[in-house]
Amino acid sequence: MSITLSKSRAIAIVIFALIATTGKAAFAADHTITALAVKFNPMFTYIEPGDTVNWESMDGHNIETIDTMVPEGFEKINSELGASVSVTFDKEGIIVYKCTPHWGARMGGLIIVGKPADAGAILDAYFASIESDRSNLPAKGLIKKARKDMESKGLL
Ligand SMILES: [Cu+2]
Repeated sequence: MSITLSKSRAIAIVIFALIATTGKAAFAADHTITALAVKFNPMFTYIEPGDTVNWESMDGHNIETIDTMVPEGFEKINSELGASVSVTFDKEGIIVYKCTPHWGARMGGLIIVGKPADAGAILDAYFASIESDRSNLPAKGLIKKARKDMESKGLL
């Protein structure tokens, strides 16, 4: 009885220490995206701020964020071809990325961080930005699909 008590007490102290020292990070999750042929799976990844996304099976692929389709102040990602990528996303928002060599085949995806209150307006702005840079045309179908997916999840 006394052993059980001290054990649970010890566990409680450890949990408290984790929360106190690392805050959210203690519960940060890892997400894996796999490149398969010319698709990222999953195409849309929903994460919480502080979570990490790992891109794997990247042979022949890379990820590059699109300048007009990231939150303000976002640090551009442009990874090396064939390399696995690991990125921690700290701020809420929506990030659109592409595979540079396969962008013509619409290989890309979205990372949705948290539950941005203005998600609809963000997607509208990203969509509108395609008009000013036609190289982003493959994002059109991607954003349309993302909108439907986010609607189905109650995020829009
Ligand atoms: Cu690719």
